[in-house]
Amino acid sequence: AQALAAGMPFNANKPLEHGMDNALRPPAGQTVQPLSSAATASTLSEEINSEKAGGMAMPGLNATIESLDRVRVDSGGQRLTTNQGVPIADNQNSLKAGLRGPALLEDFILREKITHFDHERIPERIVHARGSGAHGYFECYEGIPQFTKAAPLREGGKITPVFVRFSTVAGERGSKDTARDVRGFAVKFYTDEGNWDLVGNNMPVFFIQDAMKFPDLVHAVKPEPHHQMPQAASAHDTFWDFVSLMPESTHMLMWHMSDRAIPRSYRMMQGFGVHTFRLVNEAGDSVFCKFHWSPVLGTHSLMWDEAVKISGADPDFHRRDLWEAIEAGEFPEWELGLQIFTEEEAEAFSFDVLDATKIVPEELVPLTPVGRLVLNRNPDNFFAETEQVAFCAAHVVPGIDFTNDPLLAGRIHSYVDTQITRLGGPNFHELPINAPMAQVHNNQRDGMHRQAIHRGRAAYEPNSLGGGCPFQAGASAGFMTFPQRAEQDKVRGKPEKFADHYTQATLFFESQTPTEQAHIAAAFRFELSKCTVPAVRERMVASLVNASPLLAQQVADGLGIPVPPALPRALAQPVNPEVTHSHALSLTARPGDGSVRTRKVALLVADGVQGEQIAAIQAALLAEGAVGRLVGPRIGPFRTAEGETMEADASMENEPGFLFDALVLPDGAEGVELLSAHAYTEQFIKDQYQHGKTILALGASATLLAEAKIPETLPSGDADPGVLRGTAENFESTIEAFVAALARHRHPAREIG
Ligand code: HDE
Repeated sequence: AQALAAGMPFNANKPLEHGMDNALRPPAGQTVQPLSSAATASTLSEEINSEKAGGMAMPGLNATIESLDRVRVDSGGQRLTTNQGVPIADNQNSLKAGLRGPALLEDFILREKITHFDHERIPERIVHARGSGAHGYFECYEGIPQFTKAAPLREGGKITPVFVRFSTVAGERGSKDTARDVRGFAVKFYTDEGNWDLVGNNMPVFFIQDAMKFPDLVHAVKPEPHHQMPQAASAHDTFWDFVSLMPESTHMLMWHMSDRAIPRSYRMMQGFGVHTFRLVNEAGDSVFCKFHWSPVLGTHSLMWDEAVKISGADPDFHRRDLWEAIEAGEFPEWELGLQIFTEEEAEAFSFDVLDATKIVPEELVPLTPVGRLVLNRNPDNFFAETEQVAFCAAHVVPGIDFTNDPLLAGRIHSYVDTQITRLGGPNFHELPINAPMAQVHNNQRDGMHRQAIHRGRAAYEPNSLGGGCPFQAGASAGFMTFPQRAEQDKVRGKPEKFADHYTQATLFFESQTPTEQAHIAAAFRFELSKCTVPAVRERMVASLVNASPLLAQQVADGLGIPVPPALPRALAQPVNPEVTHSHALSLTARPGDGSVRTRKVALLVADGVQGEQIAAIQAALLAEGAVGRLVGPRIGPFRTAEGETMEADASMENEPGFLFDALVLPDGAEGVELLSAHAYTEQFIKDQYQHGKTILALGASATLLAEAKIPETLPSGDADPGVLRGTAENFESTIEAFVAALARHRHPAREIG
């Protein structure tokens, strides 16, 4: 009444509750750039640069700035209420009949709180349960209207907001990040013409060719049903039983056993649409297309021993890495490249482009760069955004269409269907993170948790009572399915070329470097050695004989069995492939921009180390965009040889060596002695060395290298480019050499004897 009397709105606090004081809103009088306005490329780069300088997401680039603001809740300065908005006087004590008496059923505040809590969890995704997301934008370089009318791709400079979720596939929501697994790379484009979801993976092929087999594949890889083990791992009998009976999986197994399955970072992996899609232009002409995301920082991986150790020390390794990079303003970036080819060209290929177990080699169809993806804002709330986001392979927009890939067909059905269980009904598209930026008008009504309040009486079409609205957009503006000819018998079967299960598995293996091949052999050996049924191991090796007798031999040796006869092939006549070696398939072809940005370096410290050198290296790393962290026997202050104080923010116990990309060992006799006496130092250094990382030993710390038995040279006898020794005299050039060695990611020559 007071508020009304004062002429204030009745609920004056409402805007505050929904984040209207959000610091990211533009200042009064300044409007937000409309999403549909196509800014020119030059103004965009300027704006994006200033966005980098501020380290803050900018309006117009993120769907979240405007559209999610209405649902953001900031409780700063607000009093506690029930869900009905009733102020709560006491949130610590339940209502009782007497201080020592029974709690009363009447206590609606207690009951509301507990009841809500009881229902806080929703079912996790059946696959890809564990993931991490971020907001960002896609910027089109030139526009390719000759190929597609899709809103994000048709005009140069166009900015489309996106939300991206990365994930592992097999593990449960709380499992580790560094499991050997495929990674999901799902991008939701909030386009002017509705949402387009490019729901891809970090590997360009898949295990199976037909959606019919997907539940079997997932049942086989998930923990075994009787004892629910192992978690987030394919190294068990049921998985290898299934895939060894399914030779079409061989190509994907090569990727899965390669270092691609243990990425260094979500920011350092490729993404692929996997299926062949169709692009359709304004005139209705169509071409085929494959989508590729290439990270600016390069494609880099962990080593298996490293991944295993990280999963214990930091199960959130990839989640933390993504979060911290974005918080630091080091926005992850990818280039979108398309392989574009005609249907006629595809007909002539030695493989079938409708078969998701096949790539189109880049030597056959090169990539056309079309734009860049930048992730520049972390979610405000994991559940509301990352957990509730619902990707769907069926979400396409005018200009993008499907092909007859039978795996894709199943996905078009599956994703909406699964959300109905996971998100509790058919209105999940209204959840703020899923709601399109484009307007939604149709006659779908009601259902659980409906948010929209539809006005008017006509909820059908055609109608006259609603003025005929909403009306059909028509062929010029609405989504038109590409009119592909379809006059065939109904059959259950597959085309001839699908029967070639091994040619591209061979191509992949033979395109790897010797180190990469050795890692693949080691991964097969490890996984198969975890199978308890000898026949499963043997059958898998028998299948590998068809892909690579050399690999089969190495794996058989590792398992202590003779190489079995090759599995019978489905295809009698071997295929004559266009490409027999593809450098693009090796990680060595993807170093990225050659920078050391965001790399983490451990600088070991203890009382009495030469502090000035450490500070100089830390500053030099920072200037290159890398992070040098002081790691001590414990956290806290240390006295340097110069009498200054340095603060270690990590210890060898809480941040073990394998969590860092490189290591600097300090000079200073007293400090080196203390480190030498510490129980963790030797293992810290050994892990760094064994995982192929760059190590710089300054002055006196050469003894620490010797104590950790770090070899003086490579197995080949050459000097190790990743083990550097620095003195006061060559200090400057040593730092330069250190940064250059770090930029190489790893030094695999250590592994080859
Ligand atoms: Fe998925 N997949 N999938 N998948 N998939 C799901 O949808 C499915 C496939 C992929 O971050 C589910 O919302 C079928 C290929 C990603 O939320 C489900 C088939 C590729 C994500 C589903 C496939 C993917 C999913 C589970 C074979 C790469 C996570 C939860 C016909 C191109 C998206 C959900 C996110 C998630 C079904 C095969 C990628 C059950 C039936 C091939 C990145 O609908």
